[in-house]
Amino acid sequence: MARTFFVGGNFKMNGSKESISTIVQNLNKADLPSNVEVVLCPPYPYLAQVVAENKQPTVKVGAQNCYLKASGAYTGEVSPEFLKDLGVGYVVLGHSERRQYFKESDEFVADKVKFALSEGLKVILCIGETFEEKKAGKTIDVCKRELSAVAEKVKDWTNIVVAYEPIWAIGTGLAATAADAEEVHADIRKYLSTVIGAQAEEVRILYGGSAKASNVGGFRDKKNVDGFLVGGASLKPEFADIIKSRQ
Ligand code: G2H
Repeated sequence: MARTFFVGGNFKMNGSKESISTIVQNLNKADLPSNVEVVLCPPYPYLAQVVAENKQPTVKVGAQNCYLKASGAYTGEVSPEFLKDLGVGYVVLGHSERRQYFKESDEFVADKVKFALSEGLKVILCIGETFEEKKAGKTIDVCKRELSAVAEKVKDWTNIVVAYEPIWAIGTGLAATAADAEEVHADIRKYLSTVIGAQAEEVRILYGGSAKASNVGGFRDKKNVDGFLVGGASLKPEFADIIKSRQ
């Protein structure tokens, strides 16, 4: 079964009512391909706005995080139920910025993935190594460690999209080469097949880390690169070109 190409836009902690409206209006006007799934992930306060303003049937909305409880005394946290209530279908979990700055462990990420799925959200699960780990030849070991924490708690990966985001490539302008990314993605799929069997063939594996209009074309013939998770470039008009890059 062919995997549907996927492009996520992770706005991170950027934007305003006006700038986010401009991004959505630009996409509304664009001639987007019908065979690409797009997910916009604005900051929490703008989720409802994006849901309301989006007119593209292939564009969905995702949050950048959520908590592992449905409700209760967890000041400042956001429940998957709130997201669903707003019409948000996806959530990014395990982004390296959350692992690094907010000390989210593999186990905590895995618990959040499990809970978000159980509440009916789809998950974009981010994994990836630091520059030191890459230099030490530990890329796939790190990816396996992060994936296995989830695989221990989640058996059905139908609603998980994996985003391989080498930390050294994030926001640096220095993306992994398409050949290097393909090698890691193939290793990730091979590893997934050992834990979830044949379903590994259906899991989309995105590349993230300084993906932009000028470099995504180079990934076109990479059979294990099923799309992109885009940060900085998702805030710019070129995001539409990234969505169209497989046409
Ligand atoms: C990696 C990516 C989006 P950027 O974090 O998740 O960001 O494209 O800015 O490197």
